[in-house]
Amino acid sequence: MSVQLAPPSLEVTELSRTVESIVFDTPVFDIHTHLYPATFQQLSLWGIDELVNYHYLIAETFRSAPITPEQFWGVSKIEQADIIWQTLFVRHTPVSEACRGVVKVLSSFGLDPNVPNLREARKFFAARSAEEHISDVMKRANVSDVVMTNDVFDPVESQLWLENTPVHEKYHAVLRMDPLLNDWPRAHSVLSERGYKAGAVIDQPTIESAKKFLDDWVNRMKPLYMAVSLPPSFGYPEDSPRAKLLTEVVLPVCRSYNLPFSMMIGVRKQVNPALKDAGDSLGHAETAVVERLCRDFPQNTFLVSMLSRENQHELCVAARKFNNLMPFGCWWFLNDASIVTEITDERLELLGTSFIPQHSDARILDQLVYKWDHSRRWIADSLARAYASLIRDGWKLTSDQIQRDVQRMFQDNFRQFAGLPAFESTQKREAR
Ligand code: HDL
Ligand code: ZN
Repeated sequence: MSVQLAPPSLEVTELSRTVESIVFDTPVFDIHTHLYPATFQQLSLWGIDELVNYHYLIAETFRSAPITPEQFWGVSKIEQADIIWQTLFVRHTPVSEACRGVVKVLSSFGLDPNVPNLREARKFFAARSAEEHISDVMKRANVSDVVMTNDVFDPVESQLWLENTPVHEKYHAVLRMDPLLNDWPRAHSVLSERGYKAGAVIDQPTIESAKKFLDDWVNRMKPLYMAVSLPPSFGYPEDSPRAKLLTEVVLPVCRSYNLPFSMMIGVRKQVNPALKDAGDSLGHAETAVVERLCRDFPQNTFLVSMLSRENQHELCVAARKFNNLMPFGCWWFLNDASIVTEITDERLELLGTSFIPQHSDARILDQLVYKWDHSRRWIADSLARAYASLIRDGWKLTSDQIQRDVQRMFQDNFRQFAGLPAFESTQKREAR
């Protein structure tokens, strides 16, 4: 006998529409990207040939194209884009997240994605200027600010900073320091070459040099936080150069400038070097390391993103134990519908709205359009489900509450951690 199900309550049906419009209408602070302002010249990537040459798509191309990495790397970027387009978008259906992203960007600019080549798209992007394109993309993606990844060990980028290259007001710096913590032999030679005498043995004079190096870069860049990506084997406490530099150099400098420290944990670099940027993989890390750092350094604040799906629930529980720990984003191989949904659901269940749901990790400016469209849809669906359960439990939910929650997750959880003033919408600012 079929049971007549009660029709969904109006509130719940209306709820999804209300949540989706608030999530899409609330500007987001994109706290981790690889974007650069137009003044950073060749570092500032945008347009169809960069977009199609995203390393995620390169990895997928090698699975379906009869071409070796050597042959691929031997042709021009335009020829590489043509190979990728023919392989992933013409000969096969672009159903992967990275492929769908390109489709979304093209259709968002009114370009037909169902085309046999990139001729039209190239014409469209060639007619755009960098500055005009940046403001157009940030408006379409409803991104209020982007945080860059500024590698102080990169010779090209550090030179641009040493020349006081102007930075677009919506682009914020981050002091990224992977060689310092992951490759001390290289890092101490770079420090010494740049006048910060540092030896292989991390003695007190070397510690002082490394602090001075970071001090000078903090004062030059005015970063919102300091950052590193770390392998799954990352340990603390540990008798290693990394642990010594982290606890005696990096965390003290963070404290002296009241800067959060961002740890992106779980990357296994270059498991297939032939793929270059596309050659990295992941591994399960020890979440207890994060807990011990939060416990032993209560004056430091930690932004943490972990790369393994299996670390996500553990990270939520760790964040329940330490309020100086802010989980953020669904990083890299986690940034797709099935896993963003799972992670956002468990974060809402365990942390309420006290987390940062997403960052784009965009490398090419145009990616902001699809990464934030897709993530907003997934986050809105998770949020609507959480609210529907709350309403069923008897809560009277208002749209003001939804707006407050979304603004907290998209803006103020980070702003508070980074010591920035709370977000003020354009309407509020104009009403002042
Ligand atoms: O280390 C990082 O910041 C990673 O995000 C890498 O840049 C990675 O290649 C990437 O782009 N992931 O999305
Ligand atoms: Zn990144």
